[in-house]
Amino acid sequence: MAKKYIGLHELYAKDPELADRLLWGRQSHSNSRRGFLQRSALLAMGAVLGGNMVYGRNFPAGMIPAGLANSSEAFALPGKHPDLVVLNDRPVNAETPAHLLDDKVTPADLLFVRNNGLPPQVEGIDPNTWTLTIEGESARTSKSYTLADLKSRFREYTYHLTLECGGNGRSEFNPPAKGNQWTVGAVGCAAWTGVRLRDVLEDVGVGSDAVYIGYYGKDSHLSGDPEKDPISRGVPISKAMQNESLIAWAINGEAIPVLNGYPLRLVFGGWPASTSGKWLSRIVIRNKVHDGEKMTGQSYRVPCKPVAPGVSVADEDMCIIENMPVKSLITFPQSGATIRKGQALPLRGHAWAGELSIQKVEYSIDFGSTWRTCKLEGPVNKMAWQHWSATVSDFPETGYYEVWARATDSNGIAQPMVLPGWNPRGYLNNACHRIAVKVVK
Ligand SMILES: Nc1nc2c(c(=O)[nH]1)N[C@H]1C(S)=C(S)[C@@H](COP(=O)(O)O)O[C@H]1N2
Ligand SMILES: [Mo]
Repeated sequence: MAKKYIGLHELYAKDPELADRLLWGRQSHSNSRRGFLQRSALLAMGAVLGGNMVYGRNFPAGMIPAGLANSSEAFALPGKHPDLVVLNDRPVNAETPAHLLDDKVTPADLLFVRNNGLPPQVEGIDPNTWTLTIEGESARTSKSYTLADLKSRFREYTYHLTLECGGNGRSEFNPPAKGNQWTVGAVGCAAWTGVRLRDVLEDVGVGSDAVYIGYYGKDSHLSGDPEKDPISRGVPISKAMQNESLIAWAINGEAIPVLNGYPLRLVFGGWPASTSGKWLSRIVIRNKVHDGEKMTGQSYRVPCKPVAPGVSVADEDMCIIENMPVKSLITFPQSGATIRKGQALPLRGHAWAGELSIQKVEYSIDFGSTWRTCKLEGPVNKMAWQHWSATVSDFPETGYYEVWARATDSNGIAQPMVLPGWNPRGYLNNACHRIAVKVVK
């Protein structure tokens, strides 16, 4: 089960600066170790905990003291909805329960958080001086842009883009895969505003031998080693050049929450969200597949050919995940809903399929024996999720039911009802979402 940390809100009320330090680690100072709490933070901490932290110098930044985790009130991550389920506090990872993804456009505070390292501290981020540098062996020159340069020199675009972690659904794999045990909520679709990555890359000049771009962000490695990147992934040039590939500074018309990449990030819809670099400070145009942190080995890769569950697969037989597969969510009602016999049950949710669109969504109330077609809306733009709805008015008698939803993409590929291909790291689980419904007298 997911751990839910509670009590940090008290610390936020008492000492927001300390709470920030705890969650985000501290800024780098050349004369002190990174990733550990500063003396001032430790003193303040002792006051809140009701006793000096004797070994406090060893207490890693970004970890929440267990002594704060005993309150009955919910703990909210900064800028995020208190009902996100926190899977991990170091680094912070939190998913959105399915019924809270009911909005057509995911509100910023409900977008999941997936961090590989410690985000930059909010007080250290100045949007007026933030710069993005573009360089690399296949860049014709190297250029730096302030946020203001990006806003004034390039045309602004807004797209609704589905972001889903490649590991969403991992918790169901058997044998289990290591990593965040996401259930279904590492996904969202918001309206992102920024400039086209293509326009900026072309302003710098893309060499004819360019094959990939890679990103670097301002977050720091958990070890505190400034030489190490928590993550540095990228996409092929063809993906970088798509109209919808954005360097974004706004979500739903507002600044991006700090945990989601404030003040600037990449957004690539339809691909594993690990490609959408947060706290974006540098892009490299590469003459080969980018080899940054978590691009190589087994990270964000699946076996090129299906394998038996539990086997180990050699690195050279693993392929980089590109397009995400067809998938859907039931966002209303919440699983566990109870209705009276004879009462109609409205259903709704979203469906998405990487760069493809959705052809149809069906639902079943008899564990997949029969399926009925749902009403389906078109996407707002390419790579936006699509909304579906239906009404069940014929539960035959009282008892326990499950509602299953199944989407089919524009190539005719449908979601599997059981788990799809097992893979060592537990990516790409796109099995049908199901909810429990009880019909009573
Ligand atoms: N700089 C940076 N960018 C990052 C990450 C990160 O840890 N650091 N995590 C990646 C992963 S694995 C995912 S799934 C998405 C999550 O985006 P979100 O936290 O805004 O939902 O960001 C990606 N971009
Ligand atoms: Mo991810």
